[in-house]
Amino acid sequence: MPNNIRLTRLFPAKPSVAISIAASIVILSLSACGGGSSGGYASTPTPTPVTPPVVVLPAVDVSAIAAADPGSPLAAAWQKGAFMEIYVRGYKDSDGDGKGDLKGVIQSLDYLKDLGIKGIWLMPITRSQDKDHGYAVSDYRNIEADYGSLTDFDELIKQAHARGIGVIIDYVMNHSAAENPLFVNSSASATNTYRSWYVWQAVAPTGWSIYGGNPWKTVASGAYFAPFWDQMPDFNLKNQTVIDYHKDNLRFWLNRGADGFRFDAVGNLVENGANAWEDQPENYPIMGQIHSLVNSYSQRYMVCEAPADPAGFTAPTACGSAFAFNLASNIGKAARNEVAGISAVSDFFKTASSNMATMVSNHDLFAGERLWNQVGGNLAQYKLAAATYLLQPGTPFIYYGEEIGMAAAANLSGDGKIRTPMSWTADNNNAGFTTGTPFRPVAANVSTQNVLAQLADPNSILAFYKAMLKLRNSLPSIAQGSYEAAFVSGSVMGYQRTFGNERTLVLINYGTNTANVSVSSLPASANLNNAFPTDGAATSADSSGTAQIAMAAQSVRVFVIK
Ligand SMILES: [Ca+2]
Ligand SMILES: [Ca+2]
Repeated sequence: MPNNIRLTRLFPAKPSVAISIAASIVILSLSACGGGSSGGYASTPTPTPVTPPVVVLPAVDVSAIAAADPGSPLAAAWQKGAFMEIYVRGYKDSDGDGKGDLKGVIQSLDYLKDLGIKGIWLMPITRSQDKDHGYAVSDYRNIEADYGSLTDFDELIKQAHARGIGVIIDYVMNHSAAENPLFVNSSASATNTYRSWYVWQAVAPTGWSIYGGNPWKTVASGAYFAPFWDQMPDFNLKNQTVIDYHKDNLRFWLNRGADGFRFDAVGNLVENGANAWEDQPENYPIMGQIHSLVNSYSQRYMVCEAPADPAGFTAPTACGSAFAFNLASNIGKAARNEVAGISAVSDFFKTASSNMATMVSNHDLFAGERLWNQVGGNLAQYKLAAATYLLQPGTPFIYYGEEIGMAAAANLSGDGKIRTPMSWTADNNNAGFTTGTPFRPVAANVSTQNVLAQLADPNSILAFYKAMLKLRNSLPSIAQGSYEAAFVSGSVMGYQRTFGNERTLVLINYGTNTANVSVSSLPASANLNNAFPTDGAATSADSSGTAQIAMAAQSVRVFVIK
């Protein structure tokens, strides 16, 4: 994908004032400030003794953490239910400071449960330098101060589990914040104990360009590698000690009951040269080590961000699950009745692993605009897009606000416009997100697309999402089943799902005209019972296993076959 697009994912929220690395190092000058000449009467001043400055480096916590699995109360295959991706800063503010927090997420759990959500992905909640997206981690073992405390986290896990919901947290292995004590130490001198924890050269090498910029940043002690932002230096993941440190951090969260992780930028872990810095072979077994660790705990789930090779990182010897970036844009195209999109969506799970994670958009613009903007606010197309991925194999991830049709902010650019406060009410100022002033303007369509309004409307986008998730949660074939007999006929896509003795048929008509489709490969003389909508005409297959089915324009039908 174009570098200038990928560039946007981590940059826009950086602080407006760059913090120099040198400034992060605490320097206490012990030079004498008294004595010496005073009053101007001494004809021969005594030279002031000069003591060299003493550099006091911050303490680092790299203590080992042993596994202590508290167990999991979640249902088997819970990770085949739908997840909600939540940007905590933008979700719900519990204390009126204008920033979302963990207590706000706890207050929203009943809403999420009622919607049918089985998992939550929290974007980074660890303490960060950026004070926005959270991907510049300054402390891997503590909660971002704006978001609350470890006690709040423990309560969130407890309350989510009580509602049958798992919680996975974002984890960033590739880089830390520059103000992370590890990097402050590493950058202090070429001989520092932690020098080998980051990627250093005495002099910046030439010939590198990543995402349109030079990834090497020069400071007093040398040049360090930081392709995403000069305040996010890359760890040296050729150093097993660093991988082991991350494993200790992961155990820290797993021991507290976290249900797993979403791993950031796993295609960027190891670099081998100016033209060999993405998806290097070392990255896969590194994630395989991590996968083994996560799997050693009960009922945990992990998923990776690897836009350049989602299928490769889905291998069990790597992450086991990765986001299907290569599917996302085709879902929107199918919803808009574009033939190429429909066939791409139909074909995808013929070969792709059912362990892949699916979505129509996320917090990064490079993955796509908010769905509302992708379909220009067309409600019928919106619902078709939702049905397309919520009824398919994989683990679907809904981006917060998608279930109510939240649009981007009107007057923002970059990733900020898709990371706005959640629209809970029609209030143009605060969206019901905070009693104070929100940290960022609200979505452009808050007056109509908000939770309060949609809960009262049986035809709302929210009601449709709830219906789709009810199918996924009540029919194991939809959540976990095979993907069979996929076909495209004109603008209609169909496929069957089986799990155990349960067989379902899913039909989606993306076209704006009624279509009569002939569906084959059904059991002979089978009855097709309406699961969605429930008031459709009764249908059955003939002795050759073929059924004639009428599909209204832009409609979804799901049948249980008996
Ligand atoms: Ca708050
Ligand atoms: Ca790296």
